[in-house]
Amino acid sequence: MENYENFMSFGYWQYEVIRHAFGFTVAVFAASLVYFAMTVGQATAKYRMTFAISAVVMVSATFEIFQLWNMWDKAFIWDETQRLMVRAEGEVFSNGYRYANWLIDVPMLLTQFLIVLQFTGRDLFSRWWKLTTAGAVMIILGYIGQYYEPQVADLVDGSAAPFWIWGGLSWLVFFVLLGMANNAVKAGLPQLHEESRGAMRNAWKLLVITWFIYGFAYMVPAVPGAADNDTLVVIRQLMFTFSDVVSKTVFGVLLANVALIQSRHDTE
Ligand code: RET
Repeated sequence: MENYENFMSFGYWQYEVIRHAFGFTVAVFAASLVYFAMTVGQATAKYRMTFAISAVVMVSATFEIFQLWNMWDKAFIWDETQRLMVRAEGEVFSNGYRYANWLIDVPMLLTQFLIVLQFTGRDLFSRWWKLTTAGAVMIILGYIGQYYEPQVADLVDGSAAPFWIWGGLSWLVFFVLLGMANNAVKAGLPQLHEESRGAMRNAWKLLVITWFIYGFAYMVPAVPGAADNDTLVVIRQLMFTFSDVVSKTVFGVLLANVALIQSRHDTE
């Protein structure tokens, strides 16, 4: 089933705020790509990987959000009699591209996290495969569940159980993932120079907060009254936008700072 956004008509401001949020996100990621490309030269060889990963995250996210922007543009048209943006015949908007993007970015961000925490060799590999597998499984489970949004919002007939089951399993894997990441932070922080620990701790806090917001955004169609609350659509897309910018760019910049501080100390 199509995402629940497709069942609504939007006031002009609602439609525009979402469109501008897409434009903003694409611009932030394209600009961030330039930042990571230009600062990589200041890091020592050991830390260059984190900049390369940020670049991968930026390129994939720029493409995926650009795709969302295009779909949003096409899926709704202005209706002069109602003075609303209504669904364009034959067009659909799909959040599925977000999940496609996360499937790349979640494993990438977790890899970056472990590398900057200084894990190497066997220890890195054993943490890496568990974390990235959990990340990918979490996204795939959520991807399946989001097809049942119209059922949970009561917009169509049919059981909402799959939304809760796939989503619930995804939440479960998310908590396992957080536990493993928390262990990695505990084991990794003492390996870092004192000066870079603050940025690393902040990166971890941002990760937890923003990743939770993705989970909450999944639940929005289940909010009572969601079926005829178009403002909730705006709120949900802004939740995604905020989390995207913070979990990719701000997180990447914090890790880049850790990498630059570590590089400086390694060469002293
Ligand atoms: C889903 C389904 C419902 C339960 C949970 C989810 C978590 C999603 C997360 C996404 C993170 C994405 C990131 C992208 C960055 O580039 C799949 C929505 C918990 C944590 C970090």
